[in-house]
Amino acid sequence: MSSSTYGGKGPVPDLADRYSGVPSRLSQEAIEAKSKLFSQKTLPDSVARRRSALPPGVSKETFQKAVAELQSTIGKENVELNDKPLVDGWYMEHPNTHDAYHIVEQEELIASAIVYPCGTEEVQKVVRWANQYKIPVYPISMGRNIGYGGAGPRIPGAVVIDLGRRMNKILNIDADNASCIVEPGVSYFALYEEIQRRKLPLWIDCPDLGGGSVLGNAIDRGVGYTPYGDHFANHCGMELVLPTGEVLRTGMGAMPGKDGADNPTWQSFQAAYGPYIDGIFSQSNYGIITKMGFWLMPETGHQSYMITFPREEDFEQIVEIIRPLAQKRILGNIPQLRHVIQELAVTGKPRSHWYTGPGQMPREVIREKASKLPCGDVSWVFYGTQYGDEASIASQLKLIKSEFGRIKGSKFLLPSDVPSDHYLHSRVAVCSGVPVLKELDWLNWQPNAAHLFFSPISPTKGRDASIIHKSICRLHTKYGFDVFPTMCVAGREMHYISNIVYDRADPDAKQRATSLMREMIREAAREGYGEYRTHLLFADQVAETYSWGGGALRKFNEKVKDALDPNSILAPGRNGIWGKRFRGKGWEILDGDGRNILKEGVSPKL
Ligand code: EUG
Repeated sequence: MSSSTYGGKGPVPDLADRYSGVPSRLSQEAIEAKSKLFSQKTLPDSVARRRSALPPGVSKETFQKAVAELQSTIGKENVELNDKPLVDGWYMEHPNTHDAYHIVEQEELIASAIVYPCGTEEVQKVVRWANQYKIPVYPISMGRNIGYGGAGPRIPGAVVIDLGRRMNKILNIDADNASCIVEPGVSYFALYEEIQRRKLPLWIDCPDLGGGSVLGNAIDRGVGYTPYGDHFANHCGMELVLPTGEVLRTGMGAMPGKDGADNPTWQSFQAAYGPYIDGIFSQSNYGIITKMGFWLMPETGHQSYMITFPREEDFEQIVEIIRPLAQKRILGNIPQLRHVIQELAVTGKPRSHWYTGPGQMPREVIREKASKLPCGDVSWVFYGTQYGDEASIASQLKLIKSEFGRIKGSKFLLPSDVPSDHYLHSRVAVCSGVPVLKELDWLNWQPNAAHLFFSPISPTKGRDASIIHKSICRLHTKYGFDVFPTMCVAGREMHYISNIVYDRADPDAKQRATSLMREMIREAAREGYGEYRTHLLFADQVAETYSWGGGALRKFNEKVKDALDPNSILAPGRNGIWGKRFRGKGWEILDGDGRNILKEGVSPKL
């Protein structure tokens, strides 16, 4: 990787040449997406480094010795010092050195070195090395995780373990069982293309963007949009390395197969016998998952649609109508409810195309602009998909239309009712397990755009959703950001995803985005609503809100952490869990923390 060209102008990497690349069916689209983003970039591709990164408490000499030793163990070329200028790149050419969407200084959430193990055994070697030198390591699968911290380690100077580069094999696809087992570097694009190549009648389930790691997204409890949209719920079996270096298989994988083979039911039955431990390896820092099984969905008929609703105040009634439809599983997948401003944003045109004033874009401007789009002058847009044969889709749609039809002025639209470049067509793809790139388009809203997700769980009840929505709107107004809400409806709850899009070149915008996050987390928690996932730098504050019983959950997590990771080497601080070596020493960034992390950084004065 040459930092002078990688992530800069020029062609995009192809999946045929690079495990993290774009399938050729999307190369034109990717080139256009990249050039649109880069046309709005005013920041240079990279700037000279101002400081070197070292693990905390480790001298330069010790670090050099440790790195040389690791190089002799797993190969010189598989341990890289992070000493070159940092390149933010873009989604398909993202860095493994830092958080590309930095909300603090670019050089803050940064690796001292990156290592590339080639399999479970080498991961064990790296982990044992980390224990020997007490160097914090931070595993990434592919390192996208955009809006939640990317590839950046929570401790500046940690060693990033990039599992993707040399561990990107689809180890097996079992067409009869409709399942697969993959390594961390298998993207949705790669898994999808392989299934097409083999002409198997199976679907994968992908999030809005297809570049991420199937394994990484699932262990962060990410979401997709087919009936298999709950990624962690549809995984089956893991192989993982514990922080002390032992290897473990979960589920039926714990039982040896005949004559040393993998167990034949590893991808068939999730829990096996005894406690179901897979859960503690999701959103934690208790182990490094090197193989993970997933169920694939047998392909079926599908029909996507959108329903528009005219008034802001329709929101509560929309949610009330969604709830029974979701509970009865008439809505068979995870549909999205979006605010109309997203119809503007997802055209890929910059905010300045629509409005150049400061602060929030006024509602009248949104109204006037939306009236010229296919959705028209509406307030909310519901994107759904129904599954099955034609007759069952027709009967489902009849019910859905009649239920939502109770809202005055609502309109039902099929893909054939909107132009070929409308977002609905990308929903057709995503909701039938075809990974795409369209969702990137709203990143053009701001120049040098980065974004942060605020992701509280709301009951699928109008009153609760409205409390959350009003709080988010009021605080976005206070801090001068447009409100981009997407509700992803799982059933009895919705993931309320609100997306703060900000200019990475504007320290004031970073400061405001940070303050906005802090205040939204605090205010939501006061009402009893908590985030399902958050950016690295807000993990402590979010974890702190789960405080029932005198912080019983935190105490339990810490007990497990210290038992499994006695030297606190694995991803300290990830998901708000700190091992005893770091705990209570000023690393935690809790609610009300007085530091200005943009100016002072995230490390305590050691
Ligand atoms: C989205 C959904 C998520 C998430 C981040 C983004 C969708 C954006 C349901 O989870 O965590 C359009």
